[in-house]
Order: sequence, then structure tokens, then C-alpha cells
Amino acid sequence: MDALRQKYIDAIANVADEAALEDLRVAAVGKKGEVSLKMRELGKMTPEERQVAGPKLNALKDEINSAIAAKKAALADAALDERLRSEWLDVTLPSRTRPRGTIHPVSQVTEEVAAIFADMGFKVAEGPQIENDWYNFDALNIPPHHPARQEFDTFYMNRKEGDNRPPHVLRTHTSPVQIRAMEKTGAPIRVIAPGRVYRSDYDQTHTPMFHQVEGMAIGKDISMANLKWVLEEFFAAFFEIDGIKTRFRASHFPFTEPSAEVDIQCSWVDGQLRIGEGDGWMEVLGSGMMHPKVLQAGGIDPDKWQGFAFGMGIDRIAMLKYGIPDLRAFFDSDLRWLRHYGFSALDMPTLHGGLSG
Ligand code: 2NL
Repeated sequence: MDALRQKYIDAIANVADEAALEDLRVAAVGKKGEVSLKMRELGKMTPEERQVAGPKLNALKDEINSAIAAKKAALADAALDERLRSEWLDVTLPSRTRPRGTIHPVSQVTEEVAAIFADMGFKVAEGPQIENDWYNFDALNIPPHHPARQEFDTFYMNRKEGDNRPPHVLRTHTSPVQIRAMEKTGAPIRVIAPGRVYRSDYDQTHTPMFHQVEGMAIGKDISMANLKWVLEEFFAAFFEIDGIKTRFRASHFPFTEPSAEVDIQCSWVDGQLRIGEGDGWMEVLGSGMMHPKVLQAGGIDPDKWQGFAFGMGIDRIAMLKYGIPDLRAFFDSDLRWLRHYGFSALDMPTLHGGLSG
């Protein structure tokens, strides 16, 4: 029995892992283990022999079991120590930089414009970028073969061979959105329509896709005076200059009568543009009273209702406000440019919070 004891106590001490330890346990005190077999032999002994051997065998079994339990705990401790040694983490390292996007100046300015006009009761209307020629042209008092159609450098969509219907177009302005808004809600109505527009034109100051915001207000007695107040209120809020001066110059658009182009006060100092001071003027907007035919096209009776409308380039006023020199860089998706001119996603423009930080 001493030999058995020595054999297993030594083996347990020298075991390398938990699997080998379990094999040892089975070999010693498992059902058919050596100690268990010895216990079975107790039955063949005389009572006197059994009285001596029984307690000894039980003690041996207990001793082996506790040696196994102790070894098991020691192996688990060693495994944990090894993990603690090998799996370390330097909590003083700077965290990995997470890629962070920025809000494009066009998106930022669109939100600013929407916030300012919302404060004056205008809702935002949206519509398709692919239009039919009725919404893009006819409804705006630009009939087929009218020379104004050529002025817009329109992108036309392809029709199937043999399909002679007039082609769809990429909208050249957001006016069709306003026609659709008139059809949908009727008068009175106050909306702005910001969004992408397309013209086949590419040079220093033109890109084939750009952004426009149009707006209109229709009521019983809406006049040019209301137009002037709304626009001056807009420019003062947008450029954050109280009492900014505007100049209305007579002009012509097919969809408005009378029509006016609007300039804002500015000056050039050391080759730098300053908005809202000096005696220079910068053209920023086209506007007028809605042409009766256009009201009619939108399903609104021009004998009962009248209104003003205006349109301006979002990219252009973004350049003016944020001092961005090159229009074409707007659409290059250059990450350095986007990080430099972009806005934080948390920097949402609101009137009460200041338009932007
Ligand atoms: C410009 C000129 C303008 C409008 C757009 C408009 C829309 C409807 C009816 C009447 Cl539905 N007018 N829009 C009016 C005047 C000028 O834009 O130079 N935009 C950059």
C-alpha cells in the first residue's frame, strides 16, 4: 500500500496539465482504478485483516483525492499567472484614432438656410432630380423652342429607340419642386426648395451639378415689399450682420413678372471680400412676383392669389460666408479639403444657438 501511495503522490506532483491529472485520477480512484480494486479485495479478507486494511485504504483514497484537488488548484493558478503574464495591456497608450467624417459645407449651409426660413414660416419641399420637361420648363412659362430653354444647358435622358415622347431631364433648377408643392397644398403656401440641380457647364465658376435653394410665398396680398423684407431678414441672419443693405435691380426671368436681381452690400479690402460693408455690390439672388401663368400651372388661380419667388445658389453663398475660394473643390471629395472646410456633426445650425460655431 505504501508503494501505491508513493506511486500516485509522485505522479500527481509531476503531472503537467489538467488532462493528465484526470487520467491519473481515473487510474487511481476511478471505478476500475488501482485503489478501488484494492478496496474490492476487502470482501475476501478476514474481519481482522479488514479492520486494519479498510481504514488504511480509505485514508489512502482521501489522501490521493486531496492531492489531486490541490494539484488541480495549483495548475489553475499557474494557468492564470501565465495569462496575466502574457496577456498584458498598456493602458497608458493613446487610443486609436477613429475615422471621423465632417458635414459638407453645402449640407451645413442648407441646414442654416432651412433654419432661417423655418423661423419665417417656410416649410422645406423636396422633389425628384429627374424631371419631365413639363415640370422643368413648360410649367415655368418656358415653352418648347423658347430661347430660354437653350440657356439652361440641359442634360437630357435617353429614350428607347422609336420612343418619340419628349425626354426626361436632370432638373436645371428646383422650381419644379415648387410647382409640385403648389399642386399638392394649393394656396396660401410658403415653402423653400433646396437641392441638387444640373446644367451642362464646367469651368472655374460652374460645375455640372450644383445646389440651389428656391423659395416662394403665395397669399392674397403678398407683394415685392414682403419679398424685400424676407430677403433682408434672411441675409442679416445668414451672414450675421444686422441691417445688411440690399439692392434690387430690374431683370427678367420667364417665371416672374416683374423680376429683380438682388445684390448685397460688400467691399474689397486687400483682395479680401467683406460682406455687409463698403459701397460695392455682390449679386447673390434672382427673384420676382410669380408669373400668373406659373401660378396657373401649379393649379392656383392667379385672379385670387399672388406671390413672390426667388432662387439662389447654395454653393455660392457657402463660399461667401465661409471664405471658400474654389467652387470645383466642393465636389472633389478631397479628405484634406473636407476636414478643413467641413463642420462637426454636433454643430447643428439653429437660430437660438447661433447658426454655427
Ligand atoms: C436665379 C434665379 C429664380 C425663381 C427663381 C420661381 C419658381 C417658381 C415660380 C417663379 Cl415655381 N419663380 N423661381 C424666380 C426668380 C428667380 O432664380 O438666378 N437663381 C440662381
